[in-house]
Amino acid sequence: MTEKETEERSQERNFKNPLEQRQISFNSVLCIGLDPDYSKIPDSIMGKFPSYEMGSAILEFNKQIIDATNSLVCSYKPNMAFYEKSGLRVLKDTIDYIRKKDSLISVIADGKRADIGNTNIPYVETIFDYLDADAATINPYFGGEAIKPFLERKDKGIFVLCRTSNKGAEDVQDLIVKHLELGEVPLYQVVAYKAAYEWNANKNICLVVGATWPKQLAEVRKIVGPDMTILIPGLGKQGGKPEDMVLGYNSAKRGVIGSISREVIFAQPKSGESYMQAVRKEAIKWRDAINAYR
Ligand code: OMP
Repeated sequence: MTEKETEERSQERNFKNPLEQRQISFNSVLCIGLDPDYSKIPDSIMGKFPSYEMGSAILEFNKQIIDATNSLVCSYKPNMAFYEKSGLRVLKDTIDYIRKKDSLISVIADGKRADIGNTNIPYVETIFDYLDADAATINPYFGGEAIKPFLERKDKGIFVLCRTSNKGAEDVQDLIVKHLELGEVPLYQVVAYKAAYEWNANKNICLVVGATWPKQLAEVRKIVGPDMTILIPGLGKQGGKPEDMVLGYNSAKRGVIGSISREVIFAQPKSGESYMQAVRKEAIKWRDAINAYR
């Protein structure tokens, strides 16, 4: 492929276009986190596989979750931690399965990567070439130089951690620092600023801000303007609610992806309900609750 053809291809299939198309046509900004904690996979699936076939049980679980929920989501976000023990083949097969459902469903590989130069090469190649994910989560602590190899993949979405959902986020991310344009502000605001105005030459940066911090979410949206997509994890088990996402929306009531894992994929069935019926019901509940605030 010539350089021009590569450029044209990445213009066609950048991360944002299919994501927005899917959000509009399915009226959903819901992302389900495929975090298949092996100890919580239901017996109805576990019983089919011997204990040494952990990967097969995880893949079967994921396929059933995807069957039950694909019409409700704009994207899936597998956290790579849950695949590293059994091997990334299971994640690759999971992503292939999602592709067959609808190629517009975006897959965010959540590995929180970015490192020194030569270490970045296998990270980038694994996520974007082997797994064929549409997007990756990135840790900004190594600085703009370490994020560059990811950003150079123009057709991919690069989600930079900005204000994470966990309670301990404030330890480092709220340290007050001096910035030429912003003045004295918490560190996470400088990350937002750099992401929007210094690192984003290819217009493929997105940010991560936890649903558990609505005030900080509003600050970040104010800094980055309306165009940047913000991934909002922390819904459900971590305490984030649909109304907490409101301050992250842009004026079109989009620009965000609301992400939830355990509360949906490990939903508790009521009597007479199958496991996957409970999962689907929980996903519908969250999609609709989020839409009620849009
Ligand atoms: P649940 O709490 O089960 O919904 O899972 C949350 C998922 O989102 C996990 O895979 C986390 O690693 C991820 N996550 C956060 O919980 N907080 C963040 O600030 C960022 C992420 C992430 O990057 O996705």
